[in-house]
Amino acid sequence: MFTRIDHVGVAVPDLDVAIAFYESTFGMTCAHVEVNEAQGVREAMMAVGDSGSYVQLLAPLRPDSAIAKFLDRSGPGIQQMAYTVDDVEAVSGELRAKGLRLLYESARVGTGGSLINFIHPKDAGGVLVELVQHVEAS
Ligand code: V0V
Repeated sequence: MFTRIDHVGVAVPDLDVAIAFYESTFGMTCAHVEVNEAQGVREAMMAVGDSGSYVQLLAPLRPDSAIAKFLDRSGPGIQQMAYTVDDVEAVSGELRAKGLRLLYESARVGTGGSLINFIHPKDAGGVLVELVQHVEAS
C-alpha cells in the first residue's frame, strides 16, 4: 500500500528560523521552498543526506490554517507522517473500504505538484497520515 516514508512534517512558527536551525545544527540541506495557499502553509523540504528522506517544515500563512491551529494547541513539533503511494485515489479507496475517514473526497495539490490526501488522525492511532503520489513534471 505504502512504498516508503515520504517525509515527516514538523510545524514551526517561523520557517526561515527553522531552516537555519536544521541547516546549522543538523547539516541538512534545504531542497525546496514553496507556498501552498490552499493549505495555508509556507513549507521547506529539508533533505536528510542523500537518503531521499525529507523533513518538511511547515509554517502557517494564516491564523485559521491547519498549522496555526496545531501550533496553538500543541506548540511546535511533529504534525504529520507522510507515506509515498503509487496511486493516491486507489489507496484512499482501499482505506475508506476499511472504514477510515479520508479528509478529502479527491486528492488535492501538495508539494511540487504532488497529489495528496490525509487520513483523519482519530482513525490512525492519533497520527495525521498523509498520502503522497508524486507526479512527473510534463
Ligand atoms: C488535530 N488532531 C491531531 C492533529 N490535528 N492529532 C494528531 N495530529 C494532528 N496533526 C486531533 C485534535 O487534537 C483533536 O483531538 C482531533 O484531532 C480533532 O481535532 P479538530 O479540532 O477537528 O482539529 P483541527 O480543526 O485542527 O483539524 C484537524 C485536521 C486538520 C487533521 C482535520 O489539521 C487538517 O485538515 N489537516 C490536513 C491538512 C494539513 O494538515 N495541512 C497542512 C500541511 P481531541 O482533542 O478531540 O482528542 S500541508 C502539506 O502537508 C503539504 C502541502 C504537503 O505535504 O504536500
